[in-house]
Amino acid sequence: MKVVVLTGAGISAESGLATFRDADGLWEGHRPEDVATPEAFAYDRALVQRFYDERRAALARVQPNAAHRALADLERRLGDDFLLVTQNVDDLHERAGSRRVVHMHGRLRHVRCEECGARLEWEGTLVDEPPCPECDRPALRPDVVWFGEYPYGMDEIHAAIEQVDVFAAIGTSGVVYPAAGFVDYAHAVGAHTVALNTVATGGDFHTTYVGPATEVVPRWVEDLLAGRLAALD
Ligand code: BJW
Repeated sequence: MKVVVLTGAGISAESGLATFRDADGLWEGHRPEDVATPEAFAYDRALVQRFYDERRAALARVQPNAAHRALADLERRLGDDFLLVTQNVDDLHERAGSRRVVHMHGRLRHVRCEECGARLEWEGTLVDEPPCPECDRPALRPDVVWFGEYPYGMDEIHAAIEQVDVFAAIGTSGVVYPAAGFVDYAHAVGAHTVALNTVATGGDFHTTYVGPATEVVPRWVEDLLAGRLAALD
């Protein structure tokens, strides 16, 4: 059984990280499409650097939750038949034990040099415009994917969905493409599709688990594995 899971900000909400589009969202009052853009960065570089510096620092104050851990357990059971695609830039999946993770919108603890293209791990700040360790120029930016930029890992994601038996979308509003289109692709290849969210989202899902991720994700993983074990009997 091949499984692809797509996660969004909702899976980290109960760890204490704000989502984007809920009422008390990360970009309070601003549409993400107006803020998370290369144009916004060019217009006010210091503001955007500070925003990401604060979010990077906040990672040290949060911990993975039961939903992250349940997905790490699922990976341990399924091995190479499992791929976790996350839109999140936090590292809570890795800290819960997941290893087969594609960060399609980049990672907060990584930076990219606009001059030489180097991509590096980074724990410090960027608002002070430190020199790139590779080329020495002060051209580092957060290694995240803004609107209009091309997400990471698309070939690997498409190859996995092409063969998938079960596709699950967890804690994502399903409004940002290309991730929002994965469910249609999974449908087209005949996969069973599942949504897990506190609210019923749109999209072509066969099954919906409504509730907080820390409750519904462990339950879904249990259901999935029970079905799989029954099928193998
Ligand atoms: C819980 C919960 C709990 C809460 N338990 N659940 C017109 C039509 C179609 C497409 C376009 C268009 N115009 C432009 C586009 C393309 C554009 C796009 O999609 N725009 C739309 C807004 C219309 N997309 C792009 O530009 C992308 N690039 C691109 O398309 O390149 C070309 C291409 C073409 C074809 C193939 C490949 C490429 C790039 C998108 C980059 C998005 N970047 C951001 C910022 C990342 C850095 C950062 O973190 O700061 O990514 S924006 C933001 O939205 C972030 C997220 O990853 C992303 C998705 O948000 P997410 O995770 O769904 O969060 P929320 O807040 O929206 O939802 C949270 C959900 O959790 C809710 O449903 C809650 O109910 C739920 N929830 N608590 C369970 N406890």
